[in-house]
Formats: sequence, structure tokens, C-alpha cells
Amino acid sequence: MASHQSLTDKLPSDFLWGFATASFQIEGSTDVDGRGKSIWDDFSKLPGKTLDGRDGDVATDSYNRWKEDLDLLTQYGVKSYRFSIAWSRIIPLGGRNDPVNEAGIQFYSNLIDALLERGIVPFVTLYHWDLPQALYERYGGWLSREIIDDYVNYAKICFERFGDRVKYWCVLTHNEPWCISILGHGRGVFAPGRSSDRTRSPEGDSSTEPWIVGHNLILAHAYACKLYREEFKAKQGGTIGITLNGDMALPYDDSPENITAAQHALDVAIGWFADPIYLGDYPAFLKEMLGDRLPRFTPEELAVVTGSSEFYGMNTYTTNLCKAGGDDEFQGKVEYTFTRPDGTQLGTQAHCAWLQDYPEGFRQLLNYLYKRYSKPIYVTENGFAVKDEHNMPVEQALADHDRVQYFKGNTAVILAAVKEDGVDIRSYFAWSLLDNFEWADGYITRFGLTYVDYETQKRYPKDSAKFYVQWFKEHTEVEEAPQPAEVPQQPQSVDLPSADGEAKQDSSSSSPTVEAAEPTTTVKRVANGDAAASKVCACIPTILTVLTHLYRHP
Ligand code: PNW
Repeated sequence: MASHQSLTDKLPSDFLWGFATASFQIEGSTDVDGRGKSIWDDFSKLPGKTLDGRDGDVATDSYNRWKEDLDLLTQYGVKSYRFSIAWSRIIPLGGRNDPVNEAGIQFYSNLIDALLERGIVPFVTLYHWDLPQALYERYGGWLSREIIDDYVNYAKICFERFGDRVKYWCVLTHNEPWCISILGHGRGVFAPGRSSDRTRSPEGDSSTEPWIVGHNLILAHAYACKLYREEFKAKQGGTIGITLNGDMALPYDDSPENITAAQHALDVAIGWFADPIYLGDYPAFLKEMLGDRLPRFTPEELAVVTGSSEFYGMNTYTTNLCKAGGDDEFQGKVEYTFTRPDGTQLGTQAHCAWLQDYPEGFRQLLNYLYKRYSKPIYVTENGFAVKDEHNMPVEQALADHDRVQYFKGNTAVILAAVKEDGVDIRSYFAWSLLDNFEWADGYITRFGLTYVDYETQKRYPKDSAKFYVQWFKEHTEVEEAPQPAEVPQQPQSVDLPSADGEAKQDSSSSSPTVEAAEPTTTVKRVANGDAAASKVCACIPTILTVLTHLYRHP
């Protein structure tokens, strides 16, 4: 597919590209400045809940090192940064009648200001799984409809306190409701860890709870969007939508039952949330499979849910081959495999069992979603964990060939989908800026394009970061000023230190590393500064023309 592209094929200058992170995965500092507990705090400390037995108390220490992390973003030259706000930093006990924590607000306020100063567009997720523990204890968290009003109240505070300065942000309500519902309340592998499987959890009912949780997530999202549109959108000019996870589902072969199976897989993974939100009802297959166990919307609720998201927020990682069969409702009674009928693998295996690299599937999913839901697509997460990276010495980990291949394939797909298929894609965020706390995998599975040495907290750009940054530099139009033709554009570039150079550095210091790691390398401060300068230069002829015009025609 990439072969069709000419060198002049570029993404528009306002295409948002950058990196994504989430509060609990990077911040650490779980008990400072008035933060309340989240459901992941204690869950991650329970024996057997994380692969390495480690928790999120320190993570990448980004609550303390956020300025260094923003320096890294500046060096990379990104357009945008997607991060999430920890609800329990804003309202430690979570509820609508509970006190607001000014220190928590200040933290994110400073972060947003600093991003704007650097010319980086904040792309904010309101909820990335770190529910205030108090709300879980009070009424079971997402299991209760009480959460809808509490969530809307939390969202309101965020709109009020951050929305004034963030004119161009995209507000995401939830991240990946499928994961919250199924992994948190069905399989029991994510907090709060509920499941019918009593070896996993003393409480929970996997046959009903995930569908109730999903329903409440949709309603909370919809009412938060309603509030934003009624009270904030006109004056703040933002865009609001939901991000869903979902991977492409392809039939294992061309048998009719496997073709149907692939659609069922998509109906449960994606349609469960996307169909009500964009099309106005749950998918027929979901209603049929679950019967009375699927909660229904009242007509008034449905009016709020339908059309509540202004874009399609897309988190996607892989593609599954689908065979009809089995009784796993969470996959639509479909079996997933990466092994083709001829015995070959679909793509390169990642460290986690559920992920193989298959760019063609990404392109098919982009087309499927655009055709089905007719919304601009914001790719809010896409990434790869290299097999056994956690066991490699740093210099070997930095040469992350399989991740480079993954991003080579998927960035080519973005361009092809926009230019050749006509899909309206507005953003692409790589998961993740840093290696970080990978939920039930602890720190073992590494998704970062930047390596983190957890002993020293030093950050080292991997080869994938260099590829990724360079690719967007080469494939994004430079912002056009009114009459830019005569004005030479400032080159936009980042020369990042080489993997070799960094690996030789002393790792005993805990200072931020990108520049320090290889002092002989010039880091050209990119994009935003230079682009701003070039914009000013580019405007000069226009200003002169206007002045001349005024002078001649007083
Ligand atoms: C997403 N699966 O989670 C999350 O948004 C991130 O917080 C996370 O770090 C990232 O993807 C990588 O895992 C997922 O089992 C977790 O298919 C599990 C699955 C998919 C996405």
C-alpha cells in the first residue's frame, strides 16, 4: 500500500500527532498533595494481580518529573500530547458532594499551561481506569447508576477549571470502556477485579456485571457530553468524544460462519459502545446473545446517547482471525487466533499474547469504522511491546527493530487511508511516550518509544521514537501562513542521541537524560519554536502588503 504514495503525499499541517500516556501508569506519588486512593492503588498491591508483583506507587515518577517529560516532548517536536487526569486528585473521594482538591487541580493546570507554552496541544482523557476507591466502596463504582451524576460532576469541574485555557483540546470521556467492563468486571484481571471465577475474586457475576458497567459508562459519557455542549462548547470551542478500544476482526477463512463470526466479534468489541453512541441502538447480535441481561435505554436516555460523540476515538493494536465457536460472550462466542489456515502467523508476535503486528488490518479497521460510523477518526492509541525487552540490556532494548517495523507499517497505513481511501483521520498518538506501569503486566511489558530505567528513572529514546518523529516531520505539511511562497521555511528537525551513545552514559545520575545522554549531539529544538518563528517571518510580506494598502487608501 505504501508503494502507491508519492513523496508529495503529506498529512495536513493541523494533523495532531504525538504520544499518549495515562495518569496511573506514569504519575506515581499516589499519596501526595491530597490525592485520594484509586481502585488501582490497592488492587495492584494484592498478591498475584501484577506479573512482577509491583504497583503504581512510583511508576515513571512523572508527577515529579513532568517538566522533564515535557522537555522530551519538545525535543521530539510533537504537535500534541494525550494524557489523563486522575479523578481522585481532583475530588479525592470522587462524589458530587465531596470536597474538591485545589492541589490536584493546580497540578494539571500547570501541566496544561506548560504544554501550551511549548505549543503542544493538550489532548485530555478524563477517565483512564483510576476510579476513586471511595466510590467503589460507596456503591460499587460503575455497577451503580449513582456514578453517572458523580462522573458528570467531575467532568464539569474539569471543564470549568481547565477548559478556559484549552481552546483546542479534545476532551475524551472514557478510555476503553470494553476493558473497564470485561477485564474489570468479567475476567477479573483489571481493578476492581470482579468475576464469577472464585479463584480470582470472592465476588462478582461475569454474566451480568460487565453489561451493566458498560451501560453506565455509556450513560455517564453521554450526560457529560450533553453538559459540555450545553454549557461549555460555545465559549470554549472544544471538541468532545469517546475513545473505544477495538481491533480488526477478520474471518479465519471464507466460510460463511467465520465471516459472520468476524462481524460478531466487531459487534461485541466495538459495536456494543459505538452503535448506541453513533447509530442509536445496541447491535442486534448483542441483544440476541444477552437477552434480558443487556440493560436497555429509555427513549429519553437514548436521545442523549445518540450522537453524543463528535468524533471516533480509536485505540487499536492488532488484528484477530475469527472462528465461529466457543462460549466466550466477551468475544461474541468467537475464537481468536493469529495462526492462518496454512499454519503461518499473521504478523510479528509482541511480548503480550494478544498482540501481533498486522498493518493491513489497521487499514481495514480504519475503513470499516469510517464507513460504519461516518465520523472523523482520532487514533488515540497504537503501539507495540517488543518481546522480552525487559530482559535486555538497555542498548539492545533501544534497538527496537520490531517496534520500528510496527510504526513503519502503521504510519504508512495512516497516509494511505487518508490519501487513497479518503478516511478522515485527524490524529495519531503512539502508545506510549514512556515505558510505564502496564496494568496487570506490571513493568514487564514495555510499550514505550522511550526506554525508562526504573532504577534511575532515566529516559532514553528508542530507535522507534527516532523513526516516528522523523516520519511525521517528513509527512506533515508545514503550517501555511497567508503568503508563505517567498519565505524559506525553517527546517524542522530533531537530532536525537544515538542508542549507542546513550547506552554508554553513566546511569547513576537521576537527571533527565535526552540531552545529557550525549552532549556532543546537537538537539535542534523543534517544530513549535521554529515553526512559530517561521510563521512570523512568513507573515511579514502580508503585513507589509496590508500596511501599503492602508497607506495608499487612507
Ligand atoms: C490499552 N487487550 O489497554 C490502554 O489504554 C493502555 O492503558 C495500555 O497500556 C495499552 O492499551 C497497552 O496495553 C489495553 O487485552 C489492554 O486486548 C488490554 C487490551 C487492549 C488494550
